[in-house]
Amino acid sequence: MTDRNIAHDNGRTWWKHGVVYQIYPRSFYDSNNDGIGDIRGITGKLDYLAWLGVDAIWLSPIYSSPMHDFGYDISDYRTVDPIFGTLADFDELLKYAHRKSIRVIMDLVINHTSHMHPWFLESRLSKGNPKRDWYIWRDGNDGKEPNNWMSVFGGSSWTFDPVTSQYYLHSFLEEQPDLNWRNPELRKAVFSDIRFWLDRGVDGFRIDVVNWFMKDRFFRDNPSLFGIKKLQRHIFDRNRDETQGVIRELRGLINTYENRMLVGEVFSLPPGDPSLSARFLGDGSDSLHLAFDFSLIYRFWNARMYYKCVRRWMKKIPDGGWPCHVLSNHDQRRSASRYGHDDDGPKREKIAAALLLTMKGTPFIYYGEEIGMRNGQIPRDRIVDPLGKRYRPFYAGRDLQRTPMQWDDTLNAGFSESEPWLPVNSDYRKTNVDIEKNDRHSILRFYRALLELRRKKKSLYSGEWKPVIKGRRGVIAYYRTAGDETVFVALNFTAKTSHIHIRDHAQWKVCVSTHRSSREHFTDLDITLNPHEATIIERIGEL
Ligand code: ISL
Ligand code: CA
Repeated sequence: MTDRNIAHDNGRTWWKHGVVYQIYPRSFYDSNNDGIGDIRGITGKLDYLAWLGVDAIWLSPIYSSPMHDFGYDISDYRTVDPIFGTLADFDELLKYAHRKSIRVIMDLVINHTSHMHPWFLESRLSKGNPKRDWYIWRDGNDGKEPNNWMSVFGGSSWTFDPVTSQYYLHSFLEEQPDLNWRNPELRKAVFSDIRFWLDRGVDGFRIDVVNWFMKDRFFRDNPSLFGIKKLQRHIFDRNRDETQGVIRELRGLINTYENRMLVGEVFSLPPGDPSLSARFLGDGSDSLHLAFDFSLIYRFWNARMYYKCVRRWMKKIPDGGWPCHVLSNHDQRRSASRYGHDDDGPKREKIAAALLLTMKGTPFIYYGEEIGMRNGQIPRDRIVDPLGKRYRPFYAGRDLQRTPMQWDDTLNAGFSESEPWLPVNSDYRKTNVDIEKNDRHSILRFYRALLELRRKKKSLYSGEWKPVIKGRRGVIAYYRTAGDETVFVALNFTAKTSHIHIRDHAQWKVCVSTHRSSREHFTDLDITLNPHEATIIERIGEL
């Protein structure tokens, strides 16, 4: 593969220096007009992704699945679900993506399978079945569940199976039985399925709930959280240290291939402590390459809080480890919807984008974030997410952040000629790729400019991060440095002007800004920031 974007290090550190774009395949582009996005749809949009300037795409699951959790319930790790296309379509996507120097990362859901996976069908047949121990089966406790573990999707994690009168464990839906990672044959089988994709040339995996693999050997009850019976501290069914052993083995496998990477979804509640994610980075070569920290996703719009989150995360990164940053994903409310619905919302989107794309660490962009897509409006009878179905009307579920990508202002936002599987957001006539491509001031053009700058500036894609203003009066500002290259980033989170003056006797020139032209020069860091200004400048000399 030639490296258009990251022509250094023979591609070995692409995952450090590049930018990853998450695609929810059902919602990206529908190539055959059945209302559901598909693989050929993604291939058809590679030109757009190259124009935008991303280095890799991560695909939410495309494997065979009965779709109880829209692909996060896999019934065969080696096939592609016909809804999305064929293996040949996938190979073609990989080939064309690589030609454009775009890497492809797959989702890896191996805490659990679908209840329709042949392994589980066998496992449930009898207590003596050779695959019995591939899942987690237990006797009941006085006619009740084996212990108090609760599923993240509601209710007990245990479901009684009349065939053998035992319970099986499922941390999510009952259609998603948990695998038993203590079983060596199961490990071998999963690893061999992983090799199947590595051999095809995929560039890495995003690992689903990577901190949930190993369960307590003694199946002890979880203690309650805040003294509330229904809330638990998940210390026995999640976050077990033993899980690290599985990950180390997996990293060993990955290391036998060239330039592949693992990014883990470390999910814990309550959120906000990055130390757990950091533990999964090991010494940089023995565990995951990257691990998500979701702290920013749960913060209110406030410079001080944002700074603290970022700082805490950066501090936890172990020697040899590398951070990554993310504003949203297919499980979380869209970032643009979190910043408010008044006029300030779109301005805040740009501040957040500038932070995401100028921080030290690998940025992840959720599809549609670059055009300012917001959570959709889903009428009650169109809700399909199992979480939404279970908890409506109190919680509408995750469909809202999974609505079809808004390409243009034609029927169904140009996503499909048929009724899409989820309704298109009603704002699609003004929020879409086509319109924003031609608008110099759009959020899309701002993302693209930031991506272009990041690619050109070593200080941004690999340099050090030196914070200077840490949220005081609503401003975050920092240097990024590599060798003699220095870039300064100033972000005003507020609707008030703010003055910065650092007497450094240097000369500076604007690179990318929400308010300034690139002709603007400064002597000293003497800048009056406009309300909601994001400005990135580079040092061009001494006074
Ligand atoms: O989606 C959530 C609530 O908003 C989270 O609790 C979610 O369950 C958690 O982030 C784990 O997510 C991952 O595993 C799930 C799947 O449904 C999610 O889509 C996936 O990202 C089970 O595989
Ligand atoms: Ca389709």
